[in-house]
Amino acid sequence: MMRCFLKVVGLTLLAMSTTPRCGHGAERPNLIVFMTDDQRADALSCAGNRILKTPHMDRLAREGMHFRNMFVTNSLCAPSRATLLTGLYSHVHGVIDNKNRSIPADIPLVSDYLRQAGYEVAFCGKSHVAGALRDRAWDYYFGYRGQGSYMNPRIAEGTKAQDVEYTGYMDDIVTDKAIQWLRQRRTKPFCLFLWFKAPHRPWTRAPRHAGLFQDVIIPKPPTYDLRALGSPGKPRAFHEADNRIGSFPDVPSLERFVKDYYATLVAVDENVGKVLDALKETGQLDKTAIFYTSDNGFFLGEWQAFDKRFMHEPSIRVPLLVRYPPLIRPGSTCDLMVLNLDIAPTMLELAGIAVPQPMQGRSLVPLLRGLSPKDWRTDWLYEYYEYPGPHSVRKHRGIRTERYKYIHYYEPPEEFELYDLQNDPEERHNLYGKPESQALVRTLRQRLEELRRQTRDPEVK
Ligand code: SGN
Repeated sequence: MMRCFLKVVGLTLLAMSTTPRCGHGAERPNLIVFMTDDQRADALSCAGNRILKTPHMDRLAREGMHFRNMFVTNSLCAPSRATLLTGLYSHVHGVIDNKNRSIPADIPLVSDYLRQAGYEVAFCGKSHVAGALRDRAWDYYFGYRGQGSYMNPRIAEGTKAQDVEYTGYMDDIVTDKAIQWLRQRRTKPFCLFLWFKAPHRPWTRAPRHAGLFQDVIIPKPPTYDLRALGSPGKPRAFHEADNRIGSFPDVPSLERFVKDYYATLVAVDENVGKVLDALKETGQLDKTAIFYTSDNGFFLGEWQAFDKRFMHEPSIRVPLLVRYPPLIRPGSTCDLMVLNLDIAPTMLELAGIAVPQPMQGRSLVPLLRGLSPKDWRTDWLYEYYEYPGPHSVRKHRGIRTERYKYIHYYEPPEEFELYDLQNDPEERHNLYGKPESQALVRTLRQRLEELRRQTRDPEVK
């Protein structure tokens, strides 16, 4: 898929310019990308969560910018991570699901561009792509294959090293190693990817958090009970997915799993705090552009579901916080629609590197400066391919505009969903098939095909 195009990308890497372009001062910022696994957009207190307290994530928002409409283009671990690293849609980089997790060797990662331009680059934590990113160039590497385990995990320090068992809690161990690396003296700017395991299933708490949330009540989302009624208005593809709370021994109830999910995020928050403290102590805090995001969202009981994959709001929305005082007014928010595709171009622009033309996202730098470009995107393409597979979510693609969402389960039996998000943010009323929706469906369908062509979807007819 797309091989000739990729060769061109490789050449671009060698030829690219490294002149600072950002105009925010001569010094190139350090870059940190924190990524969690399955953290939905409202699973942090600055996004309105009333149960979970995340003071360090909140600090990033208070001292930086909170993007309140950040989405992923394929709500699954490996595809989403490959997109962040390459700035490409899954149908272009080829990691369309968790089965084929290889990013082709001739597609440069954002870290390759940065390293070429004189950055020291480090990867710490969960990548979930094939080979665990050990086939790529890192100045420091501390990572593991696949999902890893929360307790006493096996991790390799160095891309050529053996996996070794470490005693303790995965995200603490990984953070401590990342901090050791951050504290080293260096003359070059650095870029660190610190990618946590939490809050992925099986939501094992750090032992120090065993007692958290004991007396808390987890409210049922308003749509929870509709599933038992047959998910009125929803297509079979949605109702029949194997994601019901109560039908897995390790997900016995909403109460149990949401508390554990939140507790794992408390450990993440503490680890973010430790990194911020280390940056402060070493005088690097304000010289570092810090991104905080997640690979996909998560259902926390909407329609009695857990997991992700679907194009519905709980699954496609993720947090995005960016702290970089030279550019960003503290406490600012942005409501434009931004995508995981945009992170790589943003990092490159901040580093003064021309964004290679094949990248499919847009740099967020103007937004970070507080601008609202007139030509910013007003719609975007979503895709999901892992079927058959865990949780039995059928393949679908769709378009999300600022107001509407159209979803197409395109393999037989074909099914459709259409929502007016302005009037129906919980996606309860599927308008597909209603006579008054016909014109809208035609427009969205046409635009969806256009987006597929524009983004070089090889399956487009
Ligand atoms: C495992 C999980 C699933 C999850 C996938 C993908 N089951 O299979 O619940 O959807 O990973 O998650 S588990 O019992 O093994 O935890 S992803 O984050 O890697 O995409």
